[in-house]
Amino acid sequence: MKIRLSIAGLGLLLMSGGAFAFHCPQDMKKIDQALKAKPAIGAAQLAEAKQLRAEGESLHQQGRHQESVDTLAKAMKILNIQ
Ligand SMILES: [Cu+2]
Repeated sequence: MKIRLSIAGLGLLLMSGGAFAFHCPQDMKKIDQALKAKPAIGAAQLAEAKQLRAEGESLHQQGRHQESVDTLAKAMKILNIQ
């Protein structure tokens, strides 16, 4: 039982690592859609969201998916994306 649990844990760990690779493009898509919809936020916030979006894409391309997800999450917060 203990062994079975740790194998399941390992599987989850591997899956979550791989899932990040898909998570970033999904977040970027959400951000792009929100930007296209002309969000009702200030120019400074809009610029910050765009900056974070670009940073997130760059991190994603470098394989730094966790950092990318975190960075994109900040942009999503500015844009009020759930
Ligand atoms: Cu990624």
